[in-house]
Amino acid sequence: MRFIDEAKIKIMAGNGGPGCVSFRREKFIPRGGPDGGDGGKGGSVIFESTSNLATLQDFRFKRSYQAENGQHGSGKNKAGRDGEDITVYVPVGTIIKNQSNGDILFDFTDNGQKWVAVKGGRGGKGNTHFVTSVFQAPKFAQPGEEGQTRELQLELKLLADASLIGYPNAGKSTLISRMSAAHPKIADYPFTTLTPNLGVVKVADFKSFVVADIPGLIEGAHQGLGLGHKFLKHIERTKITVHLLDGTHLLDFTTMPDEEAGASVNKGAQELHRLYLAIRKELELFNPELADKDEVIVINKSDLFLGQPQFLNDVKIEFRKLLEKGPKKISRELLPKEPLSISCASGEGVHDLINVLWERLST
Ligand SMILES: Nc1nc2c(ncn2[C@@H]2O[C@H](COP(=O)(O)OP(=O)(O)OP(=O)(O)O)[C@@H](O)[C@H]2O)c(=O)[nH]1
Ligand SMILES: [Mg+2]
Repeated sequence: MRFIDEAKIKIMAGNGGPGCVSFRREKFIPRGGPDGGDGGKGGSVIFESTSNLATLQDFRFKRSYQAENGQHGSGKNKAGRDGEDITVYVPVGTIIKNQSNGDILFDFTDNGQKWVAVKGGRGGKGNTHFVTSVFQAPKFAQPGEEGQTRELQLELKLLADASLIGYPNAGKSTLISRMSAAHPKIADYPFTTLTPNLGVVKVADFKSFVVADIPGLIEGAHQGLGLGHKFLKHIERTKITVHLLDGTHLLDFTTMPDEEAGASVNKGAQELHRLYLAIRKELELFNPELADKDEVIVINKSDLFLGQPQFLNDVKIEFRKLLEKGPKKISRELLPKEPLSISCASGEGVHDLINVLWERLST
């Protein structure tokens, strides 16, 4: 199923029913007065957020929503029935914009929020309302007011606390499946994940956070390479990013002869740093605020270095030095342990990562 995160729809409130022109006609009452009832009110279109929905998929099939018109008023002062309101359900995280100018009209951040998007027209008044001392038999009534119409743009931004970003194949989907009950597709080819996945990470009783597995990014994503970078909008609202680096990229440097051990560590660290900066660049090009977000840098697939644990440790130290030297923006206070290393295959380090994230999210 495709992850639908944008939709354009038209909504129309019901028109008010027209007021009625009528006169009492009863036996033995030759000139009964006016008795035309009022028209009913038109139905409104109301949006309501629900956590039972996760996508805007439904709006692909149904693009216009029309609430019922109010009924005509009738004789004997009978008011017309009001048109029924309709409720349109949207997932939590939906932003509703005016299609023509992009203005934000409503932002659904919680379950069960309601917003009346278009109001039904008022019913017209029946001719009884128009009697005056000099005008006893009005032969007109008020028409119903027209219901409002609006063209809207719906956008869904995932509401997660943390997001997993990185190159394809880094192991983001494997990590979310380790941390939460989510079961996204995992495979050894790039761009397995096409749409973000959400998972709830349980830290302890009553302590949990939501993590989003974001499709893989590559250099040039801002020019449309790979899957492009449009889905980065989903991380705009997350508090922290987990930048996952693929330990596989270090393998080329582990096979160097012993005497070059120091050089291979340096080269490995430089390569990781280069890849790290390339992804940071893509974040910045999408939205400079993304690059300023709190982030945890993590090297995955530590199991590949079981035979050479020292190599991985040394690379981490060198990598950290490069981070500290790097452009000002990223020379922030790193946790003493950072970059972390984990193995989603064996689970090593995953628990520590969860704790680090929880710590940072709760301060
Ligand atoms: N050896 C090893 N392999 C891993 C580890 N984590 C993930 N993999 C493998 O790496 C490959 C890619 O994993 P995914 O989780 O699909 O990677 P991804 O980052 O979600 O990739 P995209 O969805 O394409 O962006 C799969 O073959 C995984 O089995 C790990 O800790 N160790
Ligand atoms: Mg994936």
